Amino acid sequence: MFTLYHSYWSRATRMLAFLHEADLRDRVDLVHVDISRNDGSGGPDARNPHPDHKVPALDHDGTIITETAAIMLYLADLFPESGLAPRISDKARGPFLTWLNWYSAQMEPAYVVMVSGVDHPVFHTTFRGVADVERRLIEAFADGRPFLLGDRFTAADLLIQSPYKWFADAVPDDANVKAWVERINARPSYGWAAEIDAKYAPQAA
Ligand SMILES: N[C@@H](CCC(=O)N[C@@H](CS)C(=O)NCC(=O)O)C(=O)O
Repeated sequence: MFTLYHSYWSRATRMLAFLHEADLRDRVDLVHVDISRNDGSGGPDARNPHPDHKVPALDHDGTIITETAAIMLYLADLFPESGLAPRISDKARGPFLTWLNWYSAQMEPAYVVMVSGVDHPVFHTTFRGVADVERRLIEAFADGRPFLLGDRFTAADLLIQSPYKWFADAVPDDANVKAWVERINARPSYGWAAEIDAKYAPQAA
């Protein structure tokens, strides 16, 4: 049995989109939990099994998996028919893993550092910065490919495009990257995720 712990308008929204893309909506139960939000609202929810009370968190028969990249990889490997991750024998597996881990190790920290308004040389030697994130994406799409791995859409597209869903102003100023961001935004999976979020978002009350 699978349970996804999520919260509206959060890093879990992309996990909802993933469930739709993987055709797992009927296989995974959803539990909406409260979280501490940047505006000071909310707080830890005792029902959330995430050790830091963050979302997303996946419970698979009592085993807890956290970190979006890890949850996506876990489910994509368990359900290879989803086509959301290249198999281990596929040469595209290397670039796929690189993108997933690059998101967690460089992209997300770079944007968090930028948004927080603090700076330190160690951040740049460790995570690089937003300019380097943008350069990597512009280089990746320079050949006009529709998705990060070429013609095939994978979980890496969902994960790496996700910050731009919330921060449209931060989309790199590059026609190919902008087209990719819009291509992912237009997928029905995000429409479904938005419907789920809307059930719990404040204005729905
Ligand atoms: N790197 C983690 C980040 C998870 C994360 O920070 N989630 C936020 C929601 S956007 C959260 O739950 N925050 C609540 C808190 O910090 O207590 C992932 O991708 O899963």
